[in-house]
Amino acid sequence: MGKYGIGQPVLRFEDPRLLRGQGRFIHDVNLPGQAYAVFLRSPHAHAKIRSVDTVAAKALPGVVAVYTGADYVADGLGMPKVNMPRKRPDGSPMFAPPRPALCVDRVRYVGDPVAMVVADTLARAKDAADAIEVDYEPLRSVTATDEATQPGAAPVYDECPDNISHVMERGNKAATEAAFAKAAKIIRRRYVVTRVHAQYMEPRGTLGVYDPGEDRMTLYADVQYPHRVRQMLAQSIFRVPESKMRVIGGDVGGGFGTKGWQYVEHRLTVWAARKLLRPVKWTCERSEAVMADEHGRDNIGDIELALDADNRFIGLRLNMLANIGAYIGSDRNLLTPFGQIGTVVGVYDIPAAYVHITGLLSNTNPTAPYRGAGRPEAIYLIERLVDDIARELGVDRLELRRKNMLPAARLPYQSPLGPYYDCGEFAQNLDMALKLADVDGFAARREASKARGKLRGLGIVNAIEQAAGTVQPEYAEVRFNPSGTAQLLMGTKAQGQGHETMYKQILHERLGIDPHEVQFIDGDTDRVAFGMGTMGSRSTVIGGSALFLAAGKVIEKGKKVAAHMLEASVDDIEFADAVFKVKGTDKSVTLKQVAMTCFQAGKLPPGSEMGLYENATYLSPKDTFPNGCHVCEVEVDPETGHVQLDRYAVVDDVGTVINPIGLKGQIHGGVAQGVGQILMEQVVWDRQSGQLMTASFLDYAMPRASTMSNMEIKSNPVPTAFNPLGAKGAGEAGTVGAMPVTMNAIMDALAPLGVRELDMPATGERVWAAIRKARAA
Ligand code: MCN
Repeated sequence: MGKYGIGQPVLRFEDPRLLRGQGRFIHDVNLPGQAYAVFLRSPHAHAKIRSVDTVAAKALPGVVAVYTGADYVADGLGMPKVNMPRKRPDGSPMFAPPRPALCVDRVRYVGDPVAMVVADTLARAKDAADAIEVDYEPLRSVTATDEATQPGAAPVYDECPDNISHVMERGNKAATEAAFAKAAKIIRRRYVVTRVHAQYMEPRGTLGVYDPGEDRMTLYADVQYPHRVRQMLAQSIFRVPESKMRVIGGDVGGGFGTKGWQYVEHRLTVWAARKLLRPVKWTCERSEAVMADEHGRDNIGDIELALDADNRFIGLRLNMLANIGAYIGSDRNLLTPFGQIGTVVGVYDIPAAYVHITGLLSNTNPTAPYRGAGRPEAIYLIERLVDDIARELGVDRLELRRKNMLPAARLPYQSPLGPYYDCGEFAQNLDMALKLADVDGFAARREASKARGKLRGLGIVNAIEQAAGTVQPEYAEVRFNPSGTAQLLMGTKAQGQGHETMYKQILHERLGIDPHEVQFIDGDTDRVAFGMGTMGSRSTVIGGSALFLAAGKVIEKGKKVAAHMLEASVDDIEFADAVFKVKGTDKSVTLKQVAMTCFQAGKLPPGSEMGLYENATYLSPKDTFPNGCHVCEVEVDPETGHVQLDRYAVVDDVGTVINPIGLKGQIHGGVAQGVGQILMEQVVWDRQSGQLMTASFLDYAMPRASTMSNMEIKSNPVPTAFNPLGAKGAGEAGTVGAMPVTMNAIMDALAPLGVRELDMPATGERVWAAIRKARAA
């Protein structure tokens, strides 16, 4: 409806403020009398702490306090709980080592925090951290996923000598074994999905505050789920009523999943503020971020497909090693491998599937959801394998895909690993993408590249993911002011996705309100009643549906008031375009007039309550399955191994598109993150010493504008019936397709040289080495 309604390319309302530098990020929040915290972090991958001497540090000028793990333990604060049930291979309960706030007797990765210094300036806090003497006894360590469970690997915990925290299974093992037993061909591969860091523009930060008058704590922080952070701090850590805790998140400069929950710095700065009776602030420095944060991905998949004589997929088996890191501080650390399994069958009709995942411990940062949280990994595995099968069998990869793809008529489809694909047009996505990418012109472009001494490769993948899950509800509230303008309060938390614009469009579609007369509020647990936050591409689907319902309640109450104002029966009132009208007449009142009337005593129908504030909490009955087709072309320089992305096209199905510009932005960003991981990004440790090798941007390569190519993006929306908007999640879709398609294009380029194996990141050096190896063979 109108120029601000659903489907309109509305420019983001939040941008002018952000572009002028008027955003309010955590670093912009400063309070009178605040002190500065600095963390002393372990330089060792694994070591015993023999002693921590803080005497010299405490004596330095400006130092307010120096705290160690022993101080924290002495104060009797609690730990977050892990609720997801998992078992070890022998059926005993999962080994889930909790995460200490500050290490007491051991450090278990480079960056593990050992002490916190609080001083009146940042420089003085840093000096004092340097003056702390820690006596470490270094121990053997293990960081690599392919080593951690091998015999002789260093145990991260003496109590868990095999480093296996837990295993989990999905699917039907017996049916899958039977499919493999009758297969005409079985093709298996091992693919590595490396570890990355989110590298958001805004490194994390916290500001802890204590109000002794009210005996209340406040955490200012860049988090994705303020209400859940409040709940965990109140219930699990400080053991106070939730009403004694407030969490405020302002603008968040990117989260990508890894600003998801509760980091130890949150509880520590709040704890220090309460002890010292002054605000305590910590800002993560860029060179500290890779050491301090949770990481993403890091697994190895042994995947196999069973085919019949006609090349139909009849069974899929996956054995996965998932590197969990050194601690399981919350359920988040279990989510990534868990989120992976459902869609590893892709968009294909594979009747039997079985997945076995081993969650292993290592001397590395804990891993947690990072854009896609397992879904890009799943599609990476299946789509790489399909290309490898086509090459091995000498069949056309498109034909192989089409033969095994679920046709629209087979949907809704119950996949053998659990997901229920309700709707989608996978074959049409593919056809549209081939056209959009001008795949017909590829052969000529390949020849042109060849003439310039370059190798050109084409990647084509079908993506699908499970987004906007069913377990967590979301909250929306519309509050009218007596003048008829409104506030919109949401339980989600924007980190750059353009929520203000997207929600105002939904509100405008429903109520016709001018978005400029609506104030958008999120991220403050004292102002917004409830929320689960933003992750898993859920805000539009679940938050948007809650808003849709809350707006519906405004219409219902509005009809009663309008009927009274127009001296008509409620049944005769209809609502459209912000106007209540008596059916079949020209008698009408605007929503604004109705809202104003709601605040005027004596003008309301007898017995009705004053005010106009409505809220709704929406729980989705089913997950959504955004899907699409990605096509890309790369050029490889065989002399240097350098890979250049040259063309990229996406056809996406995210159901009803709320804002086509916002959606394009999401796809762009998501693709860049996927391409970055395939071409260059990686967290690396030295295998021998466990030393972190990529702590700064000097060593951790990030994609730049020149890494990317132009992108063509088109939607093929198939609205889902499972929410009132018909929307599916979109925030991670770009990454899900980008990882496999970029790698498949590289492998296609290298195929004529005989290169058959290559793992990400496809850096120049690795591609060059693979070419040399293939030539030598
Ligand atoms: N959208 C749309 N129509 C749909 C779905 C979405 O127009 N059917 C558009 C809207 O503009 C909406 C945006 O896409 O605001 C994202 O919507 P949604 O898919 O609901 O995702 P969320 O808002 O829940 O965001 C979470 C998602 C995730 S899980 C990660 S990780 C990620 C991502 O968003 N992190 C981001 N995108 C990010 N973008 C930025 N700038 N920063 C991050 O940290």
